[in-house]
Amino acid sequence: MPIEHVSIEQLTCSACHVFPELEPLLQQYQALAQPELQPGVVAFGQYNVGKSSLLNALSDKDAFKVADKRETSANQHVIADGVRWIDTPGLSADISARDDTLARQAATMQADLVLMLHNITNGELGQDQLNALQQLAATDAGPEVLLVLTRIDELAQDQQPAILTCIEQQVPSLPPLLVSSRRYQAGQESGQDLLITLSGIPELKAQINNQLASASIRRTQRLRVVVQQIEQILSRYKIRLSARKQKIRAEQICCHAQIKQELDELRRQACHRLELAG
Ligand SMILES: Nc1nc2c(ncn2[C@@H]2O[C@H](COP(=O)(O)OP(=O)(O)OP(=O)(O)O)[C@@H](O)[C@H]2O)c(=O)[nH]1
Ligand SMILES: [Mg+2]
Repeated sequence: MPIEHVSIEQLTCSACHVFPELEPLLQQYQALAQPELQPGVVAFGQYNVGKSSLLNALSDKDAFKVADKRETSANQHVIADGVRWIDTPGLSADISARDDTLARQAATMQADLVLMLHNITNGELGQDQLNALQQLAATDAGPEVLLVLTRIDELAQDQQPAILTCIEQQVPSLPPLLVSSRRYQAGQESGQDLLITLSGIPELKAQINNQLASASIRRTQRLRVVVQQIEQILSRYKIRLSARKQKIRAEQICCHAQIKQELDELRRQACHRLELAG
């Protein structure tokens, strides 16, 4: 089949067959190289932290099912205000770790911005959450991250400062944003603007819009990093391939020399016998 008739998916599949290390990078390339896609905001965090509730509030749609138990088990999205709001299953709740894999895929492949959610009533961030934040920040090709502390209506006002101080010490580069989806919903239903303001949702929305304003520039930068990483892997393969070619060539030369030596010896013996016979 002529190369121009081969889809990017087919090319990716064949390339991954030959260079398995390239698979995650090629998938990321494919995900980033889609300018027609709306910017993606992924809600990421432990189960029951309030991811689905928050995305319903941010999108002003009742798109995601909310429950007081482990509920979301697949990545889902809704489009509102030109944004793809992406809900993910809760982390560290599924023994098979399938849920975690799905959530991480959404965060690394589909997100321009990750909202890392933490239930403020649980106190400081746990090691799992710190690790997840570290992984997201580990590569230049990663998404932007906002740290969002949820369910603030459930914590007495005087308990907030100590927890905030702890979290600010844990992740000094990520000033947390405080929200209550429940307060927002109550404010919407009762028409009380003060409740809506105190929910922290309008402030979070403003921060999200701020981040998404530069999403397409950031995507181009991330794409450049991914391409560089792909090129680095390919050049390592090229070096290994050329070393193998040199080794094979050296073996060929050695083999030829040996055959020539054996032929010369045979010729010498044949001449010797003929001389004796003649
Ligand atoms: N008090 C209070 N409860 C909340 C808030 N946000 C969510 N909840 C409740 O917390 C529970 C879990 O909310 P979800 O939005 O389903 O949480 P989730 O993170 O999507 O959970 P999984 O899908 O299981 O990962 C539900 O009972 C919600 O009503 C909040 O701001 N305040
Ligand atoms: Mg959910």
